[in-house]
Amino acid sequence: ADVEHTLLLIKPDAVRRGLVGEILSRVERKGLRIRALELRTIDDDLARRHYAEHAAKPFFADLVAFITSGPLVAAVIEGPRAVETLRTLMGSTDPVAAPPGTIRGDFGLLVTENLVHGSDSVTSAAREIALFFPHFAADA
Ligand code: DAT
Ligand code: MG
Repeated sequence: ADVEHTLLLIKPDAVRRGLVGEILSRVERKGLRIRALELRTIDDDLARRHYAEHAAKPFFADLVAFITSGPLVAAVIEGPRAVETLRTLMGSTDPVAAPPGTIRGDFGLLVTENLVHGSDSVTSAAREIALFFPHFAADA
């Protein structure tokens, strides 16, 4: 009943730096489960839909260019309070403010290249999972 699903993106900077295994390992060691996993380069249309809430922000064009700049790893992560748990593992948006022990705190320096995305609510997670994994079925 308490099980949630959330969307994890290991962004192109993290893939380029060879941090895919490190990041997935942290998620698994926490006790969360990988329910879907894919390496892909997303197009402009998917990037804009995924980040629609930021469409009016000054950094939107750079954000879309960055997230489409190379392969990323998309995953559906499952577990009790998975949304909040993944956000805690990630650390805050600005890696300089993220504490050591978090993914962004340990590996990031720039807000523009902050390694990971995690859905910010159960509602966002459902929307984002449907964008990246349209055939995903939580109870399959
Ligand atoms: P989060 O990724 O922690 O959910 P967000 O949803 O506020 O953060 O922003 C989405 C992404 O946009 C973020 O991971 C990096 C980029 N971003 C956010 N704020 C920014 C800023 N002030 N300048 C440049 N990029 C920014
Ligand atoms: Mg966000």
